[in-house]
Amino acid sequence: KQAAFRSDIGALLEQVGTGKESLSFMKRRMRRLAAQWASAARRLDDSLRSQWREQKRILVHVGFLTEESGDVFSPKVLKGGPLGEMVQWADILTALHILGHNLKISVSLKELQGFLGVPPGRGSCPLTGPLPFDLIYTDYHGLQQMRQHMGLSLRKYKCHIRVIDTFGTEPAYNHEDYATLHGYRTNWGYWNLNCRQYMTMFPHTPDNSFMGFVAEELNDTERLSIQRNKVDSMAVVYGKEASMWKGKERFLAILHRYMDIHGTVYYETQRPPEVPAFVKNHGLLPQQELQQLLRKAKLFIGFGFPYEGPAPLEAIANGCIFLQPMFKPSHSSLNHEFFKGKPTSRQVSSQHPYAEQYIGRPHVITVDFNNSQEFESAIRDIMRTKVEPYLPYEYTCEGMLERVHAYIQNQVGLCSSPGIPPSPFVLLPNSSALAWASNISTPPSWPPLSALRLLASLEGQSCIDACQSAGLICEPAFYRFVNIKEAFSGLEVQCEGVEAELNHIFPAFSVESSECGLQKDPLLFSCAGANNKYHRLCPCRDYRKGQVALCRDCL
Ligand code: U2F
Repeated sequence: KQAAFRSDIGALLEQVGTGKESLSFMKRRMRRLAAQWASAARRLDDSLRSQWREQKRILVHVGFLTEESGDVFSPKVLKGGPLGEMVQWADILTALHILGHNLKISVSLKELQGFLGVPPGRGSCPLTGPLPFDLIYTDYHGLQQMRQHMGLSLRKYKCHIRVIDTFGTEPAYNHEDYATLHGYRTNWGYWNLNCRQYMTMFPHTPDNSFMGFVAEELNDTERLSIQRNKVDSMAVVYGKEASMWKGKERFLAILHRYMDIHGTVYYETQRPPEVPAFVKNHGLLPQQELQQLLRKAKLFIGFGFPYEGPAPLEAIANGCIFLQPMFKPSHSSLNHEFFKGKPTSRQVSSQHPYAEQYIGRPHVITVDFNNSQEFESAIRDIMRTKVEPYLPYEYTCEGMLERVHAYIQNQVGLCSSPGIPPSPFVLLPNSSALAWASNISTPPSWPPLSALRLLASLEGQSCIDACQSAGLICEPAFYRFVNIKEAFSGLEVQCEGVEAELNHIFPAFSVESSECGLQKDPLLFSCAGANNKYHRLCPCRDYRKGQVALCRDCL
């Protein structure tokens, strides 16, 4: 059955249900952005020129909101607790609905069991019939619940699952045996999924799929009125919980010399002691009122926590400059409590690496806050700089719809055996990169094989960085094509011998020992990961401007 774009969200709102503050928050957001989604759907429909889109049966099971997982988030919605996850789930639900799929939503174990046809009761019970869904979106909590209640049949249906995983899961952590043997075992990882089944909030490692969320878009009238009403001396502090302000008096005092400071910190009866008296605290605001505040403000300033939330994108989209601390050394699961136990070694170089690396100046300024001079001169610069509101395409409704559509239609068979690389094949030098010359029919690939560019990384460099420095992005789906000994000769690498091993750095080679290694287990293909002794073989691809998840010919 063909999926038809929907422009009305009434049915969706009804499906989301009631009874939790988190659900009310999500529904308020859906209503607020409904018109924006509808017009994005019209534009995408036009640009896809009524391309055939199959309607999928989709189950969305939001594990972290279930009572069975403790649901620690819902009670904090109105008290400054994390909202980023709810923003994202609201947007995922809306995108799936607008794209015209057949949606079921579950926020409790009972609903999950009902939808899956698992008899309620104790213990795990395999499903009897076929899985009634083409796709299941859930999170790590939901995955655990499905394991407990579906028993062995989970293994059979694993490929239909997508895990919404804010900070990402790297292959070394995902591979159960490898993680256990090599010290990558965490509370969350080791599910042996295809890493592209993990979907992140920002484009972290390309080993995962980038799901994202949306921010508010402006029409011409709004742009104009923002331009007119900006107050160059008005700053809003990023941080809705008092603890995020702790120990920041020094920075606040410097900032206060130049600007009026506003905050949206939750409080019960009195001003929290962490928030100085010269700050105008509005208390936690509804999203809509926060947007209004951001429209007037010139500066949105972060003090290091929360990491990687939606708010900086909202601020930039409303014409603020985002000033944030650089982390030296970077924060990661090795040195910071917050990231400890998360299944990634990613080095977080600032409070919001996406804002730093993908947006940058003039909208984003990342400085060492411990250097008071640098901090102060950044503030002075910001007051003088004129910026336009800016939102990367991938965070617009159209961008998210386009991406989710592309995943749903093309990310199929993520678990089927990779197939034997085509032979014979030719690797042709192409200026700095090497291009895959393919006129051979191969097992179908998405992204299309024509996008592949093979590179060797520098010693100690990951494929994420190697591809990036060539203006490309690492594409894990292409590893199977370059994990062949001919790839080494194509790059004119001299190999003493070529061994296949379980090592998330492979395929790779060492110049010193003339040792070349191929990857033995496709589950360990990894864009992340680097080793000082090795140059890695990196399959890269191009990407669309403002839509890093998709290559030029991906749609
Ligand atoms: C991130 O979670 P947070 O919820 O702390 O992220 P924020 O960027 O602070 O804000 C999320 C939303 O809260 C809204 C704002 C954002 O969309 O519009 N909001 C509001 O409605 N009223 C206010 O007064 C202030 C903000 C991240 F998203 C999570 O994944 C992480 O777990 C968490 C910890 O790093 O940080």
